[in-house]
Amino acid sequence: MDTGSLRSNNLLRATHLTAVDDDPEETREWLEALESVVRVAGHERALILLRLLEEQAQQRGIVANVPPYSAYRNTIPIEQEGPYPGNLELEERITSINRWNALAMVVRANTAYGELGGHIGSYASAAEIFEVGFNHFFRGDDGRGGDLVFFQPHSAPGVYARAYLEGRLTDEHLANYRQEVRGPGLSSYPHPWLMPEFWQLPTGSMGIGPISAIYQARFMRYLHDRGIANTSGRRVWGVFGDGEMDEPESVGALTLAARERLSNLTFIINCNLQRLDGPVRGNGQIIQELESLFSGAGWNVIKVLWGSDWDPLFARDKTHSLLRAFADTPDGEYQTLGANDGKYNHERFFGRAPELRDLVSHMTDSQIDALKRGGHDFRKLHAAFRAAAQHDARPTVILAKTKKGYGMGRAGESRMTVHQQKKLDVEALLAFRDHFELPFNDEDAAALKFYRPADSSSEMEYLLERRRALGGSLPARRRRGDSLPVPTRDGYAKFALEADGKEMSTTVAMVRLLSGLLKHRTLGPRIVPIVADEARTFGMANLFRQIGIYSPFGQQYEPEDAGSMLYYREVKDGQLLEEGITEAGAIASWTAAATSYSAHAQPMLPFYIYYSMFGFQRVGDLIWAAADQRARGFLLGATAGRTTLGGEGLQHQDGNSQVIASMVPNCRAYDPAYACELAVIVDHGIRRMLDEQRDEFFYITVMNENYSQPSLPDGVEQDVIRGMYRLRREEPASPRASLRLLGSGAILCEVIAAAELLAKNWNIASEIFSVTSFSELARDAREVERWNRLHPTDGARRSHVESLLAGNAPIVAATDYVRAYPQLIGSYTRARFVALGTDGFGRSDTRSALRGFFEVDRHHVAIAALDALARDGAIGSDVVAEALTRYGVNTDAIPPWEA
Ligand SMILES: Cc1ncc(C[n+]2csc(CCOP(=O)(O)OP(=O)(O)O)c2C)c(N)n1
Repeated sequence: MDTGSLRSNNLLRATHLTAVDDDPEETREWLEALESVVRVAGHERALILLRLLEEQAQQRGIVANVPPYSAYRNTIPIEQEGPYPGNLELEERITSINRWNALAMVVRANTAYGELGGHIGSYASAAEIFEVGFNHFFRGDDGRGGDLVFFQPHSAPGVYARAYLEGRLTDEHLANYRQEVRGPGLSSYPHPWLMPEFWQLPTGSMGIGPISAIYQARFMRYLHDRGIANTSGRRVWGVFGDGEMDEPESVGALTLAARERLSNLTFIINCNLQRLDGPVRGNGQIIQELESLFSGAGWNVIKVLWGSDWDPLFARDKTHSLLRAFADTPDGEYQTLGANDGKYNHERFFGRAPELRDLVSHMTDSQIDALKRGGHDFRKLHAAFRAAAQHDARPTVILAKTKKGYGMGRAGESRMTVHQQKKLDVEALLAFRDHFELPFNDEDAAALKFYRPADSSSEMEYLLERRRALGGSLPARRRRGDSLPVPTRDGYAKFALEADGKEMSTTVAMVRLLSGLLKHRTLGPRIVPIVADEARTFGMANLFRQIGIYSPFGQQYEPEDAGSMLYYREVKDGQLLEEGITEAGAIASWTAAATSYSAHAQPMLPFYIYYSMFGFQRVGDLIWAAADQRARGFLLGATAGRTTLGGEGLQHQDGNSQVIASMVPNCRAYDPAYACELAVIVDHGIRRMLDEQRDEFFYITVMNENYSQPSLPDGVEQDVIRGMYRLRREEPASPRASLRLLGSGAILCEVIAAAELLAKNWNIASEIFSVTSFSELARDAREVERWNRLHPTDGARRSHVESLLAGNAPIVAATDYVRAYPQLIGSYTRARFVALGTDGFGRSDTRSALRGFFEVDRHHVAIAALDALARDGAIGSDVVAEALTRYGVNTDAIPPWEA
């Protein structure tokens, strides 16, 4: 949205409020009429009248364009605020203590080490938001499953500070903030991988929190609607930054939340108007912009802009001069006002117009200085949280206006550089202590001592009682779920294990495996198939009918294909998540399902099947976050391989994902060639994740090329899982040399054909290996290499690669991925190792043309094999030259990665 026009709209609205009024008598009559409607018939009726008036005004052309946001004031009028159910004084004190401890842990870490980072300003702005949640709304898990809370990542010190008061963290923990390697340290941001019993939801990469929160709330409904868990009464809360809302992921799923009426979801946007470098919207108003965005997307929007001490000013402001001035103030100026004292605000804000000056004529500069923004006022925040929790039709966003670095005084409050502020001098520390009336002396303040009141103090009793009433502490993460029974493999995978030469693609095999698993009595209902508008592409349309597409509203229309066997069946307890064209949304759904064992004590087994190119490459950071969250499930990269997916071209053909997957520590990635290998890997994955409850997930690439599928050879099962097995030997009568050929995915077929060429045309023997995972091989080889290095006198271990590829016969490895993929094992073999791959941009053509172009077809594999043998001196280089001629290779072609 253009903030310029936003601002002018805002001005327009302000002007409309009190444009030069030359008939005050008539104005008064109108206003009194409105008052009496409200009194007699209530708010609803008044709203109807106003809406009709607005429509009429538009029709008459009086109002050309009604801005999609309301005036710059609190949404909840003071009459609807209701009484505050807590003890304000104690809550203020607890908040002040948290502020101090959060600040002390950051400053201590940086004073001692100088480079550890951490943030003070963000939590300083969010402290009251967090406390209202902790004292009144965020439900712990008392056995029925609690709320899920997404915490603004750089406010983590505030969450630690509270856990410290609750007795969940010690002085030692706090003293080791951001020092995780040696001690019982605390991670910089919320990372379940690093603090698996504390953090539930990673948010450190901006934008991932908001989209994940939406899909978590949706998944709670899914569990409920499918009768798996009663999630009614549970909520998802997300505290996010206003700067963070610029991330596409933050806003990309807002309409889904409204469409599915996720009233169990509340966002609280901490609108401190600043991000890292400067103002979020210096020349505009981020709050108004966000209001338009969220209300346009269908959310319930609650603005909390001004604290209670502004209420009397509003009450006296009959001419709306305050609203006019607010509308006229861009955020950059709000920041400057926020960074300056009461005198400055008196002159520069209230001094703008006589009506404004009159409003505060009774106030001193320090009273003006003490006027709070709404996000620092417990009453206003509580009213908003309560309204959000009571709203039963839509998700709610609370736009809470705060000050970045609130309470840091000249050391940071609303300063441009506050985000980076990590060190405070003694004077600033004492000022902070005084500002928040903290009960310790100068020495303790200067020494940055953590402060925890005595257990018997009213603060501690209050704080603990509040958490008890709300079901226990939070965040707290469950490490294990219940184990799920693992079906016997023969029940669903026989067709693949005993394929006996039948032709099929691995994609078809995967879908058949999935269909079989779905029929299993106990595991079946726990499976969550997920697609992003590609079910038909992968031949999964039968699932529409078999298990139904989840829709909270069932199917309120007659589908066009109602008469067909495979009709598009939407149903309230549908099992398939059809996400539409949003890979980010689909992976967020997958993550919710893949972490359900922890978040909901309900293990689920998600299979998200997608175009492999649109996975690790497109939403890799969301996958990284899922890995942090200890996700368990299957990701299926379909239509994989840069040359196996013919026709589709540069943005579709995936030669990259296996390499990216190899970098995710708890991702087990496989590129099987055969359906039988796939069956072994799926079975293995199910056992690891559901039975052994290991925190790992499986990425498997499957292809759409049909070829003959062998049965599983005897005795290779463990090797399939370890990443490579010996397939066979291709041997001419009296070979002149021999070598090893490795192939994975669909390129294995080319490798086998190359072995036949080598035997027939060149009298060379080859041993053929099917590699199911170069990354698993490398993982094992890396571990063995390290163990050997650290235990030099204990007798060397051998990796799987070394065991199968011992000796000096050269090795040629070919895949449908970039060379970096097979090269993952290149340094672990003694013999010459040659990698062939698909480096470069894909393009549209047939499979065979593409394989020729990328030099991974049978001819190029054979040539690479001959070349390797020639370089080892086993044959002459003239053989290579002859082969190049025989296979018609254009030796002057430019390399594919430069074409
Ligand atoms: C994807 C991503 N990009 C950049 C960052 C670095 N970063 C951390 S905090 C921050 C500013 C956040 O501003 P805002 O969301 O307004 O929160 P505030 O601290 O102002 O409350 C940035 C850019 C990040 N963590 N993640």
